[in-house]
Amino acid sequence: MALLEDFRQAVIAGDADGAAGIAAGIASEGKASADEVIASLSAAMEEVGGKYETGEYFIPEMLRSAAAVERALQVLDPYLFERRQEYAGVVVMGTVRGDIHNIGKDIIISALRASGYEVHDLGVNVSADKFVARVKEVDADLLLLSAFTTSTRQALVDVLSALEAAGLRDRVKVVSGGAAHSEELAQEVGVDAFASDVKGTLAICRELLGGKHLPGSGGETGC
Ligand code: B12
Repeated sequence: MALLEDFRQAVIAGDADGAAGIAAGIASEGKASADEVIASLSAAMEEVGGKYETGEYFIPEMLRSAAAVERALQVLDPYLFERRQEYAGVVVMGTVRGDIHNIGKDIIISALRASGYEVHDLGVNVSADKFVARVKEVDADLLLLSAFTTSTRQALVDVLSALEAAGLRDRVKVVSGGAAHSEELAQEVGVDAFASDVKGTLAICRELLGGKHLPGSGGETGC
């Protein structure tokens, strides 16, 4: 689809107005699926990351491309994911301490909200204590941790230790994901599951809750 290629180019060029305009075209034509749009923007950001690695781009260029994606996602949000009415559960999500990447987190949050989850977005650079306090406050079913740089390993461990210390580790399932994150790292730090994309995340969340909030299960809260 030509629009998707134009979209990719606008993101790489860091052209926020262009990306938002093309996103509006994609939404009104309704021809590209969420998978295709996310694949296109992920490929663009992959290329931006490549340009950063080779010294062609620096932080300001990466920030411009990220801003272009964010503007486009604001336009696309109502169209991207199929909306479901049923209540699916309570999620707390954020990017761990020391890490300020947010695009992947925001896409996952959009998909979860569309799928009926009540999501509490704590933003980026979130401390272990803040995660734990919110999990307790909202009695979360799931805690989703975004970690995009390999240096965030300790931050993941800190969240799990803080949950344990607060006596909450058995009450909430923890899922991690994000660029530069892997199944091996997830297993090593001891989260319950790892996912690398939207589909995988939705499937894992459903599986971990095991139908807890489905009608007739006795777990609905009516939110
Ligand atoms: C944009 C970007 C930035 C922007 C972020 C802006 C923003 N608003 O987010 C800025 C310029 C701030 C930035 C800064 C830095 N960055 Co940067 N950045 C990127 C870049 C190019 C794109 C990331 C992105 O948005 N991808 C698109 C989204 C859609 O994909 P995603 O994040 O992977 O998310 C998907 C999945 O991972 C998953 N997912 C995401 N979160 C979660 C959570 C859960 C629970 C689950 C289940 C799934 C899931 O679903 C998403 C949708 O499919 C990547 C390169 C890359 N290839 O990813 C580097 C990259 C992540 N950055 C990197 C680095 C090194 C840095 C800096 C340290 C650079 C520096 N020298 O200062 C700083 C770190 C700052 C900090 N403290 O966090 C490295 C990390 C390498 C590593 N192994 O640690 C990368 C991989 C680039 C590289 N190749 O070197 N960066």
